[in-house]
Amino acid sequence: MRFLHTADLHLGAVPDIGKPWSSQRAAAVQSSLPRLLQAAEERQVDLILIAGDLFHRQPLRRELKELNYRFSKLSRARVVLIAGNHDYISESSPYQDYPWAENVTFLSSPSLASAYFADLETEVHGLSYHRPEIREPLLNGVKAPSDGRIHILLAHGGDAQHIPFRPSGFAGAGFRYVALGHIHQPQVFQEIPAAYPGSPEPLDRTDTGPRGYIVGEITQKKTRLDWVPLSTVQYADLKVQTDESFTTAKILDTIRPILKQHPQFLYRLCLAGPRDPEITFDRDLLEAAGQIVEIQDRTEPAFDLEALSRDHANDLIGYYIRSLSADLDDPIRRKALYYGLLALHSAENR
Ligand SMILES: [Mn+2]
Repeated sequence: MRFLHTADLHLGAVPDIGKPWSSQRAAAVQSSLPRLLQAAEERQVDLILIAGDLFHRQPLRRELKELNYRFSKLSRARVVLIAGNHDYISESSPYQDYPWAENVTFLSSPSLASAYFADLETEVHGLSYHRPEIREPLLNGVKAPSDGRIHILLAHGGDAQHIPFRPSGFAGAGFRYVALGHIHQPQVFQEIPAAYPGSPEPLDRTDTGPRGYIVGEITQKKTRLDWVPLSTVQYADLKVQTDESFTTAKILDTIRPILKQHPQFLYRLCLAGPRDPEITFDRDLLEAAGQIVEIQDRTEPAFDLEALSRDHANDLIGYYIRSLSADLDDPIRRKALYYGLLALHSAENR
């Protein structure tokens, strides 16, 4: 029995709002579903498991209709899905009574239910969210019957507000696979076996690294799992170590070859190190290089405290340095010292 497992597609999400590439990112999130279905088609899997948060928010009826049409065109795969905390089944949700195609099973019950596929000798268990938070550990101690069938569990959550459980808690519970959802970072627990596939497209600048889905095969003896990349872009950190020679243009010269080499990457630019006290880096110019989602400027003005203190032994600057330089490991004191010195400096220059 072969399957494709995905979760947390968050259809309808718009990443990087305000950036020039935001609409492109939104389109990539939207197209992750047809791309996953195409992968399922090419691999001719038997089951597609969707472990919650298919939609970013409450889906509209027409969205379910589009989705259902795509599902209905699959030549082989059957689809099993549950609702997560984002697309939970509210009282007015079209999920309530949607007439799904024959090959689609929506495990919509708020308590554990299952669907059996006789030709695959496989039973898939799961429950759906009917509210955005479930603090009860609803899946603790759940066990698969030992009846010779292949049992699979769909489980969305794993933190305090969303059905607290630990993947390791499912070890020895008799499931041949636990298809997890909710955590956007992909994680495979081969020994259980279980996996969070992660969202197929990164949804946020903190979703660093590649994104994709899980394909698996369950044979009499074992469950084989593979994580397959799918995402069109990748968020990554880009650290630039500065020294006193750095200007905005020098930073641009440093990062441009890297941006060019990885056009599919979007970066959080982190500047760290000393800088010329007279220089402040121009964020607008840096962002204009493109592919920069965020700038963290952790550079510190390179004051020569000893020399300054010596040259200003009898004035305010010297007094200020001496009073604040006692504990420079404290980042707040250090900041206060630097900001104060910058202010005193500019006052002196005037
Ligand atoms: Mn979730």
